[in-house]
Amino acid sequence: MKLYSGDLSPYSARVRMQIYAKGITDITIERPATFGSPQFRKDHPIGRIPVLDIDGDMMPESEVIAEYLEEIYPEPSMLGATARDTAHIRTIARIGDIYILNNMFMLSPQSRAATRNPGIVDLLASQVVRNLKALDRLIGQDGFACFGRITMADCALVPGLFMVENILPAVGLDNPISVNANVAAYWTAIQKNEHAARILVELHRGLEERREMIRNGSFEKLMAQAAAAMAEEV
Ligand SMILES: N[C@@H](CCC(=O)N[C@@H](CS)C(=O)NCC(=O)O)C(=O)O
Repeated sequence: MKLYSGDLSPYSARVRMQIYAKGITDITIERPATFGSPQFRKDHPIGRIPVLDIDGDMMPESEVIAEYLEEIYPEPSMLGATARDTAHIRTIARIGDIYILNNMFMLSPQSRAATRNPGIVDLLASQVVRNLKALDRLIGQDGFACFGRITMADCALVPGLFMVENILPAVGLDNPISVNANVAAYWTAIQKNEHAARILVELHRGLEERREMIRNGSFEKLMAQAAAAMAEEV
C-alpha cells in the first residue's frame, strides 16, 4: 500500500502519526507527482490528500483511512479498551478534525492574502477559540488526549494544534492555546512523544518550504496555474 501525503498536509500528518505509532512498515509514504493538477482531480474525485492506494484502489479522507488502518492492523490498538472508551477517543479526534483542523485549514489562505478578509478571519478564528475551550474540559491531564496512552485522538489533535500555533499568529491573532491550561499542558507534553515529534518535524519542514515558495513567488504562480486549470474544468 501507498499513502499519498505531503509534509505540510495536516490531514496526511494525522495518518502518518498513526502509521508511525503502530509501527507499520509496509506502507510507502510519498507525495503524488500530480498533486494539485487537473490529472490528480481526474484520478481522485475529492482531489485532496491523504489518499491510501491499496493496489490501485484509492481511499480518500484521513479519518476513513485511519479507521481502515485500525481494522487491518489492530495491534497496537489506538482505540479504547471498551466501546465507550473508543467513543470518547473518537469524540476527541472529531474535535481535532472538524472543530479545529477544518477551521484552521480554511483560515490558512488568509495568512498569505495580500489583503485579509476580517469577516473570514473572525468567523473561523472565533470558532477555534470556542472549540479549544471545549477541548480543555475533555482532554486528558496525563500527557495524552485520553487514557494515558497514544490513541487516534492524539493523531488528530497534534496536527490541529500545530495549525493553531502557526496560523493564528500569521493572521495577526494571539495563539489561544496558552489560555486553556489543560490544552497547554497537553501540548507541551505530547510534543515529547516520539511519534508526535516526528510529524511535527515534517510539518515544520513543509511550512518552511511553503514560506520559501511564498517569498520567491513560486507559490503564487502555482496557485494561479491551479485556479486557471480549475476554471477550465468547470
Ligand atoms: N477531509 C479531508 C481533507 C483533506 C484536505 O483538505 N487535504 C488538503 C491538504 S491538507 C488538500 O489536499 N488540499 C488540496 C486542495 O484543496 O485542492 C481529509 O480528512 O482527508
